[in-house]
Amino acid sequence: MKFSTKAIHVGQEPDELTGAVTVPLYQTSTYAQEAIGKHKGWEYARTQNPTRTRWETCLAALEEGVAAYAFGSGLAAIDTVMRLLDAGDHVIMAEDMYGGTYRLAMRVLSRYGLSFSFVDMRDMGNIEAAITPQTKMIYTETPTNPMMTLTDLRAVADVSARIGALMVVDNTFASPYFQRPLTLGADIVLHSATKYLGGHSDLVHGIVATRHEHLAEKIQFLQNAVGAVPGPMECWLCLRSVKTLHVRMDRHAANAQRIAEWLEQQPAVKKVYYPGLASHPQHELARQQMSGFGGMISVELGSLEQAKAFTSALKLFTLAESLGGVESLVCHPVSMTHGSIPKDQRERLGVTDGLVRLSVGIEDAEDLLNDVQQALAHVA
Ligand code: P1T
Repeated sequence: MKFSTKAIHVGQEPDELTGAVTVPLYQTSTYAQEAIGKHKGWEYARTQNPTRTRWETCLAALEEGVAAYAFGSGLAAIDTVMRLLDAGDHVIMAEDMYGGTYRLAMRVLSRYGLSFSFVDMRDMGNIEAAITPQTKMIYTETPTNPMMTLTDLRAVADVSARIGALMVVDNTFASPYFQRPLTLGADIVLHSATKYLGGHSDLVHGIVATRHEHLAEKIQFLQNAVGAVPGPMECWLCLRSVKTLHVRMDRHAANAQRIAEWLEQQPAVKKVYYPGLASHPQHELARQQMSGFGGMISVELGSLEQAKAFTSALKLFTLAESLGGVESLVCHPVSMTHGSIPKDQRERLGVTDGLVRLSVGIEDAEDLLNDVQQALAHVA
């Protein structure tokens, strides 16, 4: 089965009881048992929920894994994956990534005996140099939030296999439609499903998939034992949304490509970061490991004043955190999503006061382009 067929059919067979074509929403916390020790396989809704199971089954198929597990948010998913590790273990992480992931590592998990090295994963030498005998996980985002840099997934998978570490990939920006890390050697892939998987800016959700049965068992244990599970409504909404993921992603990417190409020609724009541009230093790698370049663009405007002028002049792009919805958003990473990354580290990465991030929606491309054009006229 091809991607779009899986998105619409896997886990979504008509309901056995009624024939309902849409997966029913099982809004229940518990299930009646016939007698002590005798039940239908459903006991308590933290442990199992049929709507959630159907969504997990679908997402596992889309990521080409053996199983998937859903969580209350992207960060809850990341936190649960980190609990596969033991105190004393070391993690090599991409230095450019969502600020909340950095905060979870440095302000929470490091208090429980995990240690972290943050490296520029564009250079494999940096990963090699960070390896210690305690390294048990290599964790990356690709493309990264917000600098749109790529990790060579096959190359990192080779290193993690060699040293016996888990390779974890946050696939939020690409979505499984454009990139499937498990097929390139990653052990675990995860998402903030709040973004493209949910796709309509109306839910907060996370999901983890793996290609190994032994890891699936451990993640399932943690899902229940830690309990950071989503409500059934979010699972139901994700199932509904994922049916159109392929259509939305194609449009996000086509719109973003047009806007990125136009922005690159403008003298008021210092730099455009988008993997679909031939000028992106990792464009070739993007072509190899992704089947499309996504809807996220970062733009360097030179100063906070220019960023303010641009974002307040935009009319269709709403100034807001988050991304991946059908409507276009603009974000100022320094003050919004990446405030928890220390200033010197942020600036070294290019996350400057003048950087703005566009989540290009699926509105009409001309309308979006006109909006960006009139807003840029306010930038000196
Ligand atoms: O917000 P939550 O669903 O908990 O997901 C966290 C998260 C994880 N990974 C990536 C790549 C993310 O971008 C996020 C959340 N990011 C934003 C809210 C943002 O605007 O960048």
